Amino acid sequence: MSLLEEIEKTYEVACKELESISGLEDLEKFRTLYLGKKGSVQSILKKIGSLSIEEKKTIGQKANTVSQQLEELYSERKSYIKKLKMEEQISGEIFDSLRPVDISGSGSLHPITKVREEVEDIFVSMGFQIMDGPEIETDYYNFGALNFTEDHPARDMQDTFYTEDGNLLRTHTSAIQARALKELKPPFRIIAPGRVFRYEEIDASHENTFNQVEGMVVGKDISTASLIYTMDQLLTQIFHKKTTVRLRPGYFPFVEPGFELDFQCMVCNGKGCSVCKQSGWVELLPCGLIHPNVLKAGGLDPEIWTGFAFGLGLDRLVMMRYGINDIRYFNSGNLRFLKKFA
Ligand code: FA5
Repeated sequence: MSLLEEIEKTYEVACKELESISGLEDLEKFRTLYLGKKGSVQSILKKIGSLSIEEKKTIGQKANTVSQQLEELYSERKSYIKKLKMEEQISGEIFDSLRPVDISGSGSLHPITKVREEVEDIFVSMGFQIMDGPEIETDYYNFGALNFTEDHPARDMQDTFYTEDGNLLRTHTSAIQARALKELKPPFRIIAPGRVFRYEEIDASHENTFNQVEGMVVGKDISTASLIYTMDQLLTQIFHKKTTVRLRPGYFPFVEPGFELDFQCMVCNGKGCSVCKQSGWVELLPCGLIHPNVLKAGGLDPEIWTGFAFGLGLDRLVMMRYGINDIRYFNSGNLRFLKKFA
């Protein structure tokens, strides 16, 4: 074989070999074999020294070109292999959204959600429908339609956060009342669970973001007796035992008469303890018969239509249910707390 043929053959074999190399170790062996001090290319270059001047020119040039090309191909292959390795490594670290999840260590329902769902089931079984309303409300739905006049002192009890365009974060789920009156044809029964917001000093029983369940029944001949019966049903089913309730007078501009509904303390059966502050009763929710002005604002004749409404403080109900002594756990994101309800 002439030297020229040897050069061409070496180049051809080296190229083929290089293409099949996929690891850096093999690539290093290739480098030693072809491009190293004792490699094939060097041995060819050494042979050029014994050629004639004419041959040195042509064959020497060819040998140099092949040597350069092999160096380049070797570098390209090295970069390619490194890139592949890097991609392999990264793809192992990437979050795979399609990978099946091990649910034993995953999240669970928040205790508020659990009890809210139970409350919903209880009311649905009594023929109520569930309504939803916006958390950012107009002044009209949160206050105006509920008989809070512009400078009504009861507005001070529910200070809140205002948006620049004059809307507000609703302070109570009662904001749904006028929406229900507008959207539904009486008679109807609704509950509206949801988040509410107040500019509040936070402590063990007060949050600035908490949950209520509004209830509203509109029909003919709805009385306080209907209200007490409904609340009695709710409590008996939530606490899985017969409860005793009582009504005290309470003031809200959108009910007349208005009440605070208490239930007999379940910790001490009404004898008095630290939970009920020795009174034997625990305050659960404000309620009352819908004020005629609210019915009128909703386009109903208060001579024909009557109704009751209530606003259940869900967080406090959940605290009672599970014996939780600080409302701040609910929004804390504390996993140790949340895992107790998993
Ligand atoms: C109201 O919000 C009235 N809209 C309820 C109502 C509805 C009255 C229908 C009549 C007819 P009040 O501000 O008392 O009322 O709140 C109702 C319940 O929400 C309270 O009994 C309490 O359980 C809960 N609550 C009130 N403020 C907070 C707070 N800062 N943190 C946690 N729970 C609260």
